[in-house]
Order: sequence, then structure tokens, then C-alpha cells
Amino acid sequence: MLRLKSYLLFICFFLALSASMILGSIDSSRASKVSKLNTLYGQPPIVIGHRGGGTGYRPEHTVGNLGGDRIGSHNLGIKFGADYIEPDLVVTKDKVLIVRHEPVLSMVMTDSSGNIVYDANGKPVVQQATTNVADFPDFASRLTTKNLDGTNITGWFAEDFTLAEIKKLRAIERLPAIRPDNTRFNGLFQIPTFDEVINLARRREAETGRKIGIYPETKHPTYFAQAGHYLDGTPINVNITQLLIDDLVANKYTDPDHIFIQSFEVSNLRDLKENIMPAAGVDIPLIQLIDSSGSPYDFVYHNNPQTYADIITPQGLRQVRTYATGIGPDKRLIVPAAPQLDSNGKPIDINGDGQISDGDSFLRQPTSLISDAHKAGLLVHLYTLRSDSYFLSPDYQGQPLREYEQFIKLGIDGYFTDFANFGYAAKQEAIASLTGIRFKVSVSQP
Ligand SMILES: [Ca+2]
Repeated sequence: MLRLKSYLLFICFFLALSASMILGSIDSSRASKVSKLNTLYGQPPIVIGHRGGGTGYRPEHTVGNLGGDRIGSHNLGIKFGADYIEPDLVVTKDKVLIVRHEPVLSMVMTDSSGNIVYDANGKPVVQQATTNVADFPDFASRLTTKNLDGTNITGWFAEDFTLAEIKKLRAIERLPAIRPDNTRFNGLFQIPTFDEVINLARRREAETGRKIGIYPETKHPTYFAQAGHYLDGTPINVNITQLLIDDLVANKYTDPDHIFIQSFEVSNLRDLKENIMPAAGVDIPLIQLIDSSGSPYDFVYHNNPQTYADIITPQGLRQVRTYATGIGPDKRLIVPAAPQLDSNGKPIDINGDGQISDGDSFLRQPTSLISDAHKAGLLVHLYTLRSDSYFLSPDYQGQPLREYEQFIKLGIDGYFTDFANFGYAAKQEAIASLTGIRFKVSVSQP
């Protein structure tokens, strides 16, 4: 009897689940025809594989096919349908561009005085890691504290390792608490070079017949060129932006229809437009990234008081158009969001994960940023769309596609996503809306 009752409960649950899935797909499908999309030129948005685009399912910035489901986040992003894959770039000691989100290979915990915190076995406690560098006794002496764009960080830094040493390391999942399933891929993948990502895009384009571009970001150009130091205290003094162009030229990969170059700093983008690219005989479209607060670090370093908020005024955007093709804003600059407050004024943890995040934040009225940028003739590629409950506003009711649909209706020209499968499905839906043909959204699984 108990078994039967459980079985009936299961059937009810299954039917409810199916109904919600069917409702979901009807809700997401469009029968109505729209005459054109609200993008800058009426074109469909581009899907940019953030740190690869399979990043929701594999450790970020991994490349390669090790058999079975052991394929890197960049490979998976392409498989999902990303139009561009995004390699972030930092530099090794021997001046090779490698693909990582920051020079820090693994960050360790420090106390309030900045002293390293050790565990019972005398090992430094890792606070956040994207590689297993802490496991290498040979590299223990390279642990150091550096100031990265105004913040002291204690850890191991890419510029203190040769490429051969970097290749001994393996990638591990950055967000194990949010993406625990991805930790089974820890320790498998090497840290890729920029050349490996170029080769992947080129090879997969030839194999699929689909255009696959790259969207490199020079990370911390002021740090590498002026502010940063090696372990022994000597200045790094590397122009990462010049290295990027040199590498693209050496690879004969300079088609402006296949590349966007992005940066949170301004002077390196201007330098690219005015000096570096003309000298190299190339002209690649540039994207000015816009953080939700603060200032570009090159402005801070040179005591320029301008902020990101100044850059996105109509006047600031006209300035950006003199060197860039588009902007890459934080999505909250387009659709602001904030948590609800309880009677004590404390934010409410809506999804009950013990933290306050976008997953607890309710959407506000959209800003005019997309139309302001379009008026200035700039494309708008927002960052970052993610399907995890931690990152998804409760207003989307657990349906990540609704967030894409909102931004596409607002006229977004492209989006960085950790889940290129969702990004691709949303783009197909937008294309279908131009035809008026009823389209059933399907999201491919990893
Ligand atoms: Ca929460």
C-alpha cells in the first residue's frame, strides 16, 4: 500500500513536472512575427562562449577532447553553437599568452594582517583556485603577495612560471559550491595557450562549416606593462596588447569578421586603434567593457577621475565610438536588480542558499543604455548570462531562457554566456520570431 501510494505520488509529480515543461515550452515559443529585431542593424544576436561557453558544465578555459564527456569548456561551447569563444589572456614568464581569467593560478587565505593561513598539515589554505598549483612542492616557494589593480592577493602568479611549468598544472573548477558536478573534471585539462584556442576555432570552423570566431580579452594591461612585478621584484614590463596582435599576425588570424578584442581598460584599446593595429596592418573591431561600478584601472593608475558611469553617458559613448565598435556592459547596467529587504533592512535570501546574489535579486525597470549605445552607433554585448540558481533572478522563475528573451527584446546585439546551449536556443528562437513560424525551444544537453 505504501509502495502504491509512493508510486501514485511519483506519477502525480511526474505529470506536474511534464505539465510545467510543456507550459514552459509553449510560454517560450513564439507564433507572432516580428518585423525586425531591435539590435543595432536588425541582425540576430551573437552567442559568445564565456570562458569557452561550456563553462556551466566543465572547468572554465579548458581545451581538448580526452574521450567520452571529457571535452573542454571551449570545445563544448562550440558544440553548443557559440558563434565566438572567449579566451581571456595573461602572460607567462617566457612571454607566452595563455588562456586564463587572471594571472593568479590559485589564491590562498590570509588573516586580517595579511599573513598566510595554514592548515593542520602546514599547507596554505586555498581560498579560490582554478589550477592545482598548490599541490606541487616544487612551486611552494613561488607563493607570494602582489597588488593586482589595487587589491593585495596572495597566491601563485602566471608571470612567475614558464610555459613548460604552466603545462604541468591542471585546471580545476572555480565554483565548486555552485557547480559541484564539474569537479569530476578536476585535474584533467592543461592550461591552454592562446595559439591552442586559435587552432581550435580554426579547426572546428573547417569541420563544421559554421563561422566560429574568437573574442580575446587582454587581462590587466596596466598591471603587465607598468604596475606589476615578478617574484624577484623586477617590473614585468610586458605590453600584453602588442603580444596579442603579434600572436594573431603570426597565426595569420586577423580577419575582422572573426575577432572582437575586448578590454576593461581604455588606453590599451585606444593604443590598438591608433598605433598597434595600423602598424601591423590589421583592423579588428574593439569592444569597451563596462563594469557595473568603479573606473578602468588605467584611469585609476594615472589619476584620471573618469568612471565607468561617465563612459556610458551619451557624450561618453560618442567618445567610445571614436575607437571602439561596441560596448560590453555588465547586464545589471541594462536591467538593474536588487534583493528585497526584511523589516530590519537586511536582504532576503530568496533561494535559501545562505548567500545574497543575483539569485535573490528582483528586476527593476530597464535603463536606456542599449538605445543610448545604439544611437552612438555602438554594438552592445552584455556579460554574463548563467543558468545556475545563484546567478538567475527569481523573476525568471527558474527558466534561464526568459532572461535571454528579455535582453533580446531590449535589442541586445550579443551576450557572453557560461551556457552556450541556452544562448544558442534563445538565438534560434529570436530568428524564428522573424519568420512567424512557431518554434519549439530545445536546449541541447552536454
Ligand atoms: Ca541566496
